[in-house]
Amino acid sequence: MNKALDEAKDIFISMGFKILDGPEVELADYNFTKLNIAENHPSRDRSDTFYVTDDEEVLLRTQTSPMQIRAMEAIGQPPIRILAPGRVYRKDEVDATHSPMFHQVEGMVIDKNVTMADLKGTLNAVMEQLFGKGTVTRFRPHHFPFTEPSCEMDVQCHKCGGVGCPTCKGEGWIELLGAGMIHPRVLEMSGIDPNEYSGWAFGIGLELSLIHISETTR
Ligand code: 2NM
Repeated sequence: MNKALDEAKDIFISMGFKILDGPEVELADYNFTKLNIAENHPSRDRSDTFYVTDDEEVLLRTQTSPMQIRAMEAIGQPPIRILAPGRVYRKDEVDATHSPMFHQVEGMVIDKNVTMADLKGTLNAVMEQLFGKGTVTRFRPHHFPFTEPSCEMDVQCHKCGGVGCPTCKGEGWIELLGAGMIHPRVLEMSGIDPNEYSGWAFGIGLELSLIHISETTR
């Protein structure tokens, strides 16, 4: 688990990403509002998020993206290439695949002329290094408030080669991460001109995804 995370970090560092560290107690403004998550979005509910204050201004971060918003504000101008790993907290019922605390890694690239092709090329290169040469991936359309367009990335099951088995629940594919082109409103709210710059970002839940990487034989 930690080995897979260290390996993933090293790959991103070799590609010029800087690793960020930030607070686990966050402002709702950074965790939600600046990520284009609407005031009435269900993820803001008290039943989903651990609030620290009664006015719901302070919370335990539900994702590591507030670190990326803080980085955009601190660095000011692109190019920006950062990786934000850390603990996140959600009021999930405990079962085989859910826990109120889990680890997430989010990554972000912002520069001139950055496109979805950069997102796909970079993430494919990373997954080929993690899972081995000839790794097959696919991208499916999805929706996130902070990216547009958005997608999910799957890797073909390493156990059965896509035929279907217990590891991939008969699907032939394993869901890896969510990603997309950073919403122009998110860039704008953090002081980056969306007419000059564009960017892509991704988020991966470690407990759910990297377990497959450490199982892969290379
Ligand atoms: C995901 C999926 C897609 C994301 C977006 C950003 C930011 F800060 F740039 F807006 N950080 N991370 C992102 C995008 C996270 O997690 C499933």
